[in-house]
Amino acid sequence: MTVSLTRHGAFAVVCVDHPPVNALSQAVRQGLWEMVGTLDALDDVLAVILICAGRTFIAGADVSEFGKPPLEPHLRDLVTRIETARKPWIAAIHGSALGGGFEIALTCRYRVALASASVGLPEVNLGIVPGAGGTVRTPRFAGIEAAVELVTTGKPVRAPKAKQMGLIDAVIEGDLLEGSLAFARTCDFVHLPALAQDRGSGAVEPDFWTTAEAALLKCVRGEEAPLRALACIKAATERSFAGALAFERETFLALRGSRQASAMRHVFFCERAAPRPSELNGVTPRPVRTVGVIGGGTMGAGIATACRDAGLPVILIEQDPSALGRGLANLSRIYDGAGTGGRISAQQAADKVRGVTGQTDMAALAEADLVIEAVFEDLAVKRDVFARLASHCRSDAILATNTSYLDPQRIFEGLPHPERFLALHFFSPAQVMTLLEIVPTAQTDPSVLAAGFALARVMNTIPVRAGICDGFIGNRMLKVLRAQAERVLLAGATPAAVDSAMRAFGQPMGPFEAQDLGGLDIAAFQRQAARERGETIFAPVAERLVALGRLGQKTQAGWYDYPGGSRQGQESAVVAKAIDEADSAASVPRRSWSESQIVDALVLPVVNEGARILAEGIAARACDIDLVAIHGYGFPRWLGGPMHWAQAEGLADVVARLETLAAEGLADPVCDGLRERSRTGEGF
Ligand code: T1G
Repeated sequence: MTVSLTRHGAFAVVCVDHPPVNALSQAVRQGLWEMVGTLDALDDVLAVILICAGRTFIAGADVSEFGKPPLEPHLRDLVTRIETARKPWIAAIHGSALGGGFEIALTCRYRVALASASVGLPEVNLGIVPGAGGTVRTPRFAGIEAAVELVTTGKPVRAPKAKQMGLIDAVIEGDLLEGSLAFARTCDFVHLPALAQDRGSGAVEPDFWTTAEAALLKCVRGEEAPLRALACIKAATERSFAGALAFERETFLALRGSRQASAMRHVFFCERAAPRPSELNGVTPRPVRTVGVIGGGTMGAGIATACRDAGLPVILIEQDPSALGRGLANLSRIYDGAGTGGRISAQQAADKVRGVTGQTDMAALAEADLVIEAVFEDLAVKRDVFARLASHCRSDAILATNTSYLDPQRIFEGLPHPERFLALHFFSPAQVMTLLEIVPTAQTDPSVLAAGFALARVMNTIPVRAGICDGFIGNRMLKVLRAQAERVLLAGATPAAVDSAMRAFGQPMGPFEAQDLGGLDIAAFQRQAARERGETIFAPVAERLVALGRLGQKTQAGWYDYPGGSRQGQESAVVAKAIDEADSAASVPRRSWSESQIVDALVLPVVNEGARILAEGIAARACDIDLVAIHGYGFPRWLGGPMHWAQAEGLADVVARLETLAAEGLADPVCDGLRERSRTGEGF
């Protein structure tokens, strides 16, 4: 029974039980709709407590129903029915009351919640706005500023804060149902709190809306929903209650069918599927209780921090005491930053650091369940580390490399118990980035692979399985993007034009300013290693800049000049000359470039490479490629990732545009996989 009723004296308790998250499917809406009628007819019912079974209160509309014809009762009608019911309703919240779930709670006369619960309107994360009164009722309970924060960021708030904001009437300690009944017994059901429509939303400074919009424009980068949500709250303060609801509805319907909303729904479900790849169904992960990390540099310290943040004790190994000192200092610096940044308390920071034991002897890893190597990206150095680990660690301990470019098979070659090895490719900074490329070898045991996925879950990162090739999924696509960026330079564009086009597309940074931030030497080193592997490299300009010692911001010169150490790059005559020299060698015809032409020349070849990666089985699904691009390389979430974006563009059109680029010598030919998918309409 999705919606059930029990009686506790004069109180009726309505329980929604619709796993996994009590989403407002048609059946749940229908059940609640009928319950209002049933209870309104019962004279001996004083009030109704709405509670949910399972792990959470109602987590919103059923997103899987989006894109299907909406069925009655519609949520906006259901919330009004509860709001105007003869019997007052009390929402009893645990877990998360989100979206439509919180909109229902806002139409109840009272809201109580466990301290661990959270409430929010995360619709903008799905490319939409609340569609059942959230933008209209929230400001009338919490005020305009708080409503703007809640709705335009989509970030939920914990119950104690929600109470301060006026969104929750009481925080319940102990059992939720007992606490709600106790609360109900204290309520005055004659003088009920005012409904939202009878409350004002307060006033703001005349320039509040322009200021709020300007602040949003700084961080939305092409995402539409947050700005539309802001407009809905503004309408809620300027129009009648009914007028504001109508405005919100109109906005909701317009966005629900939008490309951005479809892209963000795609990402939503990809992210939920990622931790549970079907190929690991029924596989029990090897337990990971203690982790060893080899190397305390930027990556090692970041990985150790990510493990600590996941509650795992860490043994940090460095080759000698001074290196160990530097490693532990790196880690403390991260936690000091987190402490001062207010993300954690000083006590919590101290506890996290205390959970890291520094050692210089690998014998200390005798009982570690997992060891992650994060030393210098050199085959011989890594092989030596794993040879020593193999002799110190248990034969069932998982031994992982954090290599980003080397072939894990070659790193582990000839070592005993090959089933325990895999690559875990973290992204820098590892304690912040939400992506983990998991790269098994041909011998990796499924329980070891499953342990990699389980680790990602406790680290709140998105796990993606990748096959072995140069750069796995992410860096392989990045290599294509960078090569394309140089191609359009030779064909007449400037670094500034390329970067601004990619920022306008939605990337947080363009390819050249990103290289200047990370350092041109890292890519140069990888190119050298690739050249030694006999691969062809296309980076004619970058090679010249590195030869000139222009390594980016750290040398105050890279693709841009950074006079006096400024962080703002200036266009450089030296770079223009390097481009001319590279061009005269390559003799690519020069032309003018529009923003969309630059985006096409950079992103379409990445899609082509994605299709190759899929065809080779390096990625199991197109959505894995999308997740890697979004979580590892800043591809705009509201475009859904390169493969979803190409699908939305239309694969036939994508193939035609790629063929034009290839004919101009500006891109590789279209790969068979992509051509076939566009021909068959199979898509990604
Ligand atoms: N609809 C359908 N399925 C959902 C769902 C939803 N709203 N939320 C979660 N699921 C599924 C999910 O796909 C997964 O399925 C399982 O539940 C567990 O999810 C008018 C229109 C609630 C915090 O945006 O943020 O209301 O993979 O792995 O980590 O204004 O899920 O097991 O088959 O994420 O414990 C607004 C989205 C909707 C909330 C739980 N609501 N959900 O996190 O579990 S729009 C949201 C979440 C709306 C109205 C509008 C999280 C969670 P499967 P999970 P979790």
